[in-house]
Amino acid sequence: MRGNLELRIGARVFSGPGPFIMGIVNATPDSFSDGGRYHARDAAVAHAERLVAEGADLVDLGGESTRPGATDVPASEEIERVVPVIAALRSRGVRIPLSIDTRKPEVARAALDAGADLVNDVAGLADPALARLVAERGVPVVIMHMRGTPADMAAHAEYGDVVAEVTAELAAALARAEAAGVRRDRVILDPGIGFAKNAAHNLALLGALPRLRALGLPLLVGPSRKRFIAAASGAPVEDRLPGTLAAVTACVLAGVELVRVHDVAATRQAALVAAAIRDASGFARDP
Ligand code: HH2
Repeated sequence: MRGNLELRIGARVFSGPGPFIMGIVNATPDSFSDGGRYHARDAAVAHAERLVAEGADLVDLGGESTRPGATDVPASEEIERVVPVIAALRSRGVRIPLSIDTRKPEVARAALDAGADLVNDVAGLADPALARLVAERGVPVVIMHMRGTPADMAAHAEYGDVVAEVTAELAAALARAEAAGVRRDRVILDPGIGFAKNAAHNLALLGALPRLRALGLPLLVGPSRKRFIAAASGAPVEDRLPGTLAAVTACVLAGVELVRVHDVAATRQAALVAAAIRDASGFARDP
């Protein structure tokens, strides 16, 4: 049996195995792959609208780069980057579910107040204040696996069995969130490709996604343009779409419900074909 999503996110009910596509908008001057091109509010708004036109099911907006070694951005600066984009999209009538990619409760609160629908936390709700906010608002949340912080996570990339350890650490993060009042049926889990993991760890996780199904919750995976693609193929960051599509195909065949990507149109085609193969062959199986 493959996994299924049954979750209202903003104005839309997501139902079934997907795949659903989360398009990435980075309102940052230093994101590793799109280098600040969408820093200005209008460019970020236009980019989000382009992703919607390309078939994104939801848009993930971030005001802080989380690339390896990235430095912290003050909450006020992050809020200034993201809130005007959310407000502008809503005032322009864009109704697509919007996700706020942040580790900070102040940023999440301001974004939700401006019209965001989901909190995407790469720190897995480690901050109790963010967990409480998500619980209070009753909003859906992505709990992603990471160790340490983006500034020091590379030093934590040591595992015996990466799949077993990531699964156990996600289960612990989920238990912590539930203890703070977060409803389990609002949670999406993410193994955190590229976060406190080397290329071999990322590839092992992508090859063992059905094992993460043991947690019994929908999965989101973000392989887009990441460094493991270079490790396997040598491709530079500006040429990693084919590798991204290969990883997306692996995700869809394993029954992953959501993929987080930069290139929505190409991903949509690859994901739909992979899903058609999956559904025709019954390929996706729980372990
Ligand atoms: N990856 C990045 C950021 N946020 N959120 C989730 N849930 N899963 C991910 O894999 C994930 C994420 C990093 O990618 P990107 O947004 O392209 O880069 P940057 O953080 O430099 O803006």
